[in-house]
Amino acid sequence: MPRVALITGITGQDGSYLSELLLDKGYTVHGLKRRSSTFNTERVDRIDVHPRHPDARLFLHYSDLTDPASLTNLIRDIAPDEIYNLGAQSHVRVSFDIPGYTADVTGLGALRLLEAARAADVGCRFYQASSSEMFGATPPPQREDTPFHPRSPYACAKVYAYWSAVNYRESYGMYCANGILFNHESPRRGENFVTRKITRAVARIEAGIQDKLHLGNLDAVRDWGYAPEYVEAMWLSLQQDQPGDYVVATGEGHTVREFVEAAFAHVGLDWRDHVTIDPRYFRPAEVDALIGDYSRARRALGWAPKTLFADLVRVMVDADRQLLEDERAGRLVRVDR
Ligand code: NAP
Ligand code: G4F
Repeated sequence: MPRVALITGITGQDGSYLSELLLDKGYTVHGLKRRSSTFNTERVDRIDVHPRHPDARLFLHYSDLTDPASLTNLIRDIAPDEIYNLGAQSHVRVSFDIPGYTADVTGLGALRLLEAARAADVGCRFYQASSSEMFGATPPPQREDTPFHPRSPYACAKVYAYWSAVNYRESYGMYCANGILFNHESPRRGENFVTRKITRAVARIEAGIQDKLHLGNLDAVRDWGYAPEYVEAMWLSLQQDQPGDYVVATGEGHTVREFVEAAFAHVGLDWRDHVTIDPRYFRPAEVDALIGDYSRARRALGWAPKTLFADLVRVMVDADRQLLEDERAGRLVRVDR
């Protein structure tokens, strides 16, 4: 029998890459989609055949991390071997504007899903998408035993979700693993995270349809990796004999300014001609520096990053140049699922 996975957040950046990885490994993949007045499945629409096709192995279901009954019903119906909880209000700056909603989805949502899995009693393994944001103000390098000091409603919610997963492991013997992932990016990254905002703007400025790029704090240091490699670590963390928690990172730190400089330089432009600072993008509390020590993941999972900073910037800028070209040529066609 093929193994069955359930992914919350399947319509997001990581969910789409994880679906591809699991389908390649022969899994049947179920994902949770939210009701929205606009289409929100674009990242997964081109993966696998249409659900009506007899060979289809990817299925989306309406549900929501705020709706416990739908989570319990879904888990009972599909009896997954593995659950990946990637669903979240995942934007740190936005979490200061909607702290209650962020706590509900990103924090309590994890608890609801754990409880639904426990109640369904289908013996599944559980992956929680934890975040380097939990380390917050604690200086780098950060690893699994580094104390948490969250600096945003988002990070506080992720700390709650992290400990909930640990608690279900210790209380009920459930196989729960936390992946403490540092920032990971790709051409599928949401357009209001800083890397994608920059690479999209670079493509548009090069094409002459945008002039300025408005950014916030350029001094923040982040450890940026490549998302398709990070979802492999998610899967590996559920394949071990014993459940554990793993930092997944590159071990390299770069400032936002360095990212901007490299992205503009890739198309032969000087960033100083185009970037302006807009205080609206500053955060009430900033996380100054995140750089991960992924020694445990290397040792226990055999995982290591392959794509480092310079290649990541190049891949993302080139993808946004191609996307813009396709958009302008009318080559993008929506797929109905
Ligand atoms: P993303 O692109 O923002 O995707 C978030 C996903 O969560 C989307 O599918 C979204 O659905 C879904 N979602 C939002 N609210 C929900 C709700 N109420 N119920 C169910 N689903 C909901 O995030 P990502 O970058 O793929 O990250 C995946 C996970 O890893 C998130 O939990 C994030 O916090 C965490 N994480 C990310 C990073 C990173 O650098 N990318 C690092 C550490 C941890 P819609 O598409 O409908 O909005
Ligand atoms: O790209 P960002 O919004 O990512 P941030 O806040 O580090 O959070 C991301 O990574 C976390 C893992 O560490 C995830 F848990 C989380 O879900 C998310 O995926 O901002 C990166 C840095 C920040 O210091 C921010 O202040 O870039 C700075 N920045 C400067 N100008 C900006 C901007 N960030 C955004 N989004 N937009 C700007 O204009």
